[in-house]
Amino acid sequence: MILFPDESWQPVVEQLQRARHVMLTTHCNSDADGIGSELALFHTLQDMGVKVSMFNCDVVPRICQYLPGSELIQVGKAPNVSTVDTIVALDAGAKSRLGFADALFDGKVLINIDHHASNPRYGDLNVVNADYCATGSMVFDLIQHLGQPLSVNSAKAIYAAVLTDTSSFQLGRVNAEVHRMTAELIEAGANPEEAANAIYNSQPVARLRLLTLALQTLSLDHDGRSAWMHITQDMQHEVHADHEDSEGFIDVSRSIHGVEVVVFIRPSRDTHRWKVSFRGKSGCDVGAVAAQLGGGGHKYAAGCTVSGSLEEVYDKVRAVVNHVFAS
Ligand SMILES: [Mn+2]
Repeated sequence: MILFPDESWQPVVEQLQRARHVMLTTHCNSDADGIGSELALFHTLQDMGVKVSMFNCDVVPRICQYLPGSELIQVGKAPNVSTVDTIVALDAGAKSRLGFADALFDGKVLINIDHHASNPRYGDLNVVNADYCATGSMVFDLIQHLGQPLSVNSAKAIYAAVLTDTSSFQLGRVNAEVHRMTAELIEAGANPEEAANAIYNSQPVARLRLLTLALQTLSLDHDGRSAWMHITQDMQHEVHADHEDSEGFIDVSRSIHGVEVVVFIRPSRDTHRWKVSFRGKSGCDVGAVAAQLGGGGHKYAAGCTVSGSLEEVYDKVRAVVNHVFAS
């Protein structure tokens, strides 16, 4: 089964078939969709006999380390690309999100495969379609266009990508086709219990201690239609938590009855800036909210980076969210 039969993968297929050395990469602060997409394509290209490597600007998140091949992902700001002729960016909504200097791409064919609606199509070849539930599901289609069978390793990687990017099959783009694809992933060897244990049931206790602190900041506004929560660097230090440990906290406030816009603010890795994440329910387009603050994303899940004190960040974000409820 192909999720989007009309999507044109042919130029990408031809480039991957003639490439001498393919480098796969994903966005900074990588997640299971980016890593899963990377690994699924890595195993497939390797099975085809294509020389392929993986290089990301940030380390592999803990929840992805169970995926076969994740230990082969190299990390840093300056990969050696002397023999690379083709770079595939997966799940990266903007070229800057890859975290590499522009010169790195000189003389290479850049393939941009992504499902963020705000993606400006920065590649030489672009397959961008926001109707896909995850970039992993795009790789699922690509593998079939490459004429390759779905290996166990690729199926496991795509399953992790889809599971996490749909918030465990909860978001709007999850339809019958997505579940049919998931059935094929399981038939090919993806193991739902293994994935759930690695992704959801292996959390460090520091994460729950940090969540306790975050929940104390929870507030509702706009007559209960917006939910706000934050963490600070001090809170992270207090419970010895790192940046990854607050991943998914926004889904806790998203679960509140009647809430339509969910905002979660946390320190960015670079100081004086804050990462603001949004979730939308009931038709609210938080992608548009994030775009007004210089970020991007999807209708129901988006984010941006805002500078200033925590109070200033709240003010800046609240000004934009106010508009959502004014109309
Ligand atoms: Mn994604």
